[in-house]
Amino acid sequence: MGSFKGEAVIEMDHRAVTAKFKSPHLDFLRVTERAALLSARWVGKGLKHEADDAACKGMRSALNELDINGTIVIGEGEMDEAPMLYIGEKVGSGDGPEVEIAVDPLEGTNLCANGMPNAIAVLAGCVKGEGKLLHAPDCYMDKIVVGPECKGAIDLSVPARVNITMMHKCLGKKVDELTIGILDRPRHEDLIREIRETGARVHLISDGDLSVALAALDPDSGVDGLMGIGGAPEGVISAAAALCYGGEMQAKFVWSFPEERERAQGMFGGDVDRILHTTDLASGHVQFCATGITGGDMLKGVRYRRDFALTESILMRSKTGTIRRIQTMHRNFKRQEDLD
Ligand code: VTB
Repeated sequence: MGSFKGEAVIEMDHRAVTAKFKSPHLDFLRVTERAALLSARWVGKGLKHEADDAACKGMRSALNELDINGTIVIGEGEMDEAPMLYIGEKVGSGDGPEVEIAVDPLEGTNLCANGMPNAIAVLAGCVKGEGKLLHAPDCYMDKIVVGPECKGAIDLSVPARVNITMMHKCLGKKVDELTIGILDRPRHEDLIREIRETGARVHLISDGDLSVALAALDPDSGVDGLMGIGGAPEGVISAAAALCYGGEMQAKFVWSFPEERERAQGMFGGDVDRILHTTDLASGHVQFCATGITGGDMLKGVRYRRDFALTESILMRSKTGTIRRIQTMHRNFKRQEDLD
């Protein structure tokens, strides 16, 4: 395994790191790694609540070791419905920059429980005043995510086939070489048919559109775009990734009940029915970090080798446009599992 900048840093004492970096960029790596390591113990066991609980515990304990005055802005739910990492929960030592954090400790609980691809531990964060993450309600959102080559060429308001035409031109690929990720849901029957009629390929996923949004941003993943309706919280975190990658995301809320729309109006001003662009969802200096739990389109999952656990993560920030892929060997990972 090569030597990675990130690995050198994570060997250092974390207080030294936060003293050096005003924002907790590289420290976020430990947070998603710990969530991934703990939830990975539940891969394939058919117990999604246990897996999610382990991810939350890992993420929360690692966040609380950071010298930040952190607030969860997108999390596991409201205070009364989630025992930890609920919206508004304070995390960190309280001693440090004010940081807003959107978390998905286990994106793809079913994927993890069933040992299927694309379960990840993920977060996006920003120092208050330097960056912004939309405090989106837990509802659905119609999404399109593409990588940097297609930036400026797609439009959520036009039919999918028009976006496919734009994408194949921008990417310099034949239409039948394009692959679009879509959640396998009855609500996407028409969309799937329309895409297949263009000749493009459909990569159906049972869950985890955030992982596939990440893959859509990466030119080498084999996935060229993500389309369809998925969770809004996952959408905001995907937008943070799109911003860091220089790609593009467009989205539109899909309301299941009128109360959801009213609630959204109370949460943020403006027209809640308009098409949101990347920077409406995530803007300024934001940071993104994800660690694979089960191997997927973008990241390898947690693997074990004798006394080690191996993880793969992606760590990015929009300020500098750095995209780091970090492989870590965790020699003492069993100690981390004892954390409570
Ligand atoms: C969406 C998607 C997520 O769950 O939230 C989905 O964004 C739930 O959609 O990635 P349904 O209600 O249609 O099942 C995930 O797939 C996993 O959290």
